[in-house]
Amino acid sequence: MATSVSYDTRAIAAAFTLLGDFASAEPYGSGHINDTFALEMTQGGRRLRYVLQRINHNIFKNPDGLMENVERVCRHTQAKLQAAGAADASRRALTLVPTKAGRGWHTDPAGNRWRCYVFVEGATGHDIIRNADQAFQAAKAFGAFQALVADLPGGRLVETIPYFHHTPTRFANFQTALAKDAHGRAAQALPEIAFALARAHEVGVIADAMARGDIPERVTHNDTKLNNVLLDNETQEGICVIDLDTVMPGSALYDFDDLVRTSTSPAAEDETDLSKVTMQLPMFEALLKGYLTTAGGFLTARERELLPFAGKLITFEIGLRFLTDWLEGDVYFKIKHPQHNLDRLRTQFKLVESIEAQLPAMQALVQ
Ligand code: ADP
Ligand code: GN1
Ligand code: MG
Repeated sequence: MATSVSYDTRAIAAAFTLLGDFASAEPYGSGHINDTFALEMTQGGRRLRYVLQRINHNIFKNPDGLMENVERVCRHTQAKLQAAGAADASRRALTLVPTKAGRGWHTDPAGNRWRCYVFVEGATGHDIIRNADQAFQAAKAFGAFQALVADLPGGRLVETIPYFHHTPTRFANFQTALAKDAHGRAAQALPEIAFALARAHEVGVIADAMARGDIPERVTHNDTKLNNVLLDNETQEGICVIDLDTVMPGSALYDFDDLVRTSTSPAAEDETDLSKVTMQLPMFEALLKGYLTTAGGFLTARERELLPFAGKLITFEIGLRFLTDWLEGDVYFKIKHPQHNLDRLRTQFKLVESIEAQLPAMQALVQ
């Protein structure tokens, strides 16, 4: 959804226990969901940065449950890194800044939930992959994150979006949106709709394997697109996993394979020249190596076997979600122009085709 609401960020910032004096708060990053601001404070002429975020409560229906998850994950990951004596530990996991009332988040008079993180300096979230080392580093970081949260105490995390990666549910939602065609848009996406319908028989593969217990439920990130891990500007190391809103019970396959979706093609998610969209095998190989460095110790044989297929399914699933949002009139993802979801879904389906053509080679690499 396109939004242009303005917020009194100075007043919101004043609710948090920040160092220094308010200087500015500018919209930041390229996330599709929350409203993110780079918040600058100054103290004695030095600047201190924080990330101030409004949680999109149209999408996250239980923002308080979500924030309890995020608090637990931040506390646990930061404590484990500190206990292990990790160098630069404060940049390797997110740190929430408490409010003056001692809470992990602030509710403004309009009912918006706000949180504030310490800004991870000297690192960048990339929208487009540039080289195989970045792919290796990103996958290694997400594997390390899964290892860090594997022993999260305190019971099962809240499911912040139920059925988030349940592809059969995503497919059913698409079919409903198509049957309604509430905005008369289906006619503009007929080849893509046919492409989606032709793959109906495959949508249950991961969900069914999980339901049967063939692959285990784990604590997973569930939104491992490339720009949700910050790479160190000097060393390129995957230094900090961010965007913890969907950390909840899931499958390791979702996490590895959203990286396949976002880090194997040299094109942007909304590239309009589809000839640029392709799954590059060396990038897949780098992802695999990076991920196995940190996750190899706990992945089961069946999970490994499904990694290539899941790359195709997750890419298909996100394509379906863009298609559904297009049919429903752009109610979910932030868009910058009227055709944005259409552009995004086309790149996803092009990438699905490219993965389909290379599945045997991907399988061979896994073996
Ligand atoms: P969304 O859910 O909308 O994608 P994110 O939590 O991913 O929101 O944040 C949006 C962007 O803000 C990220 O892509 C990243 O560039 C930046 N960002 C978020 N948290 C931090 C942080 N602690 N330090 C530095 N940059 C951050
Ligand atoms: C959203 O929040 P962001 O931009 O990192 C979305 C993901 C999609 C992604 C597609 C909560 O991620 O599921 O895969 O866009 N997040 C949510 O780019 O729906
Ligand atoms: Mg994000």
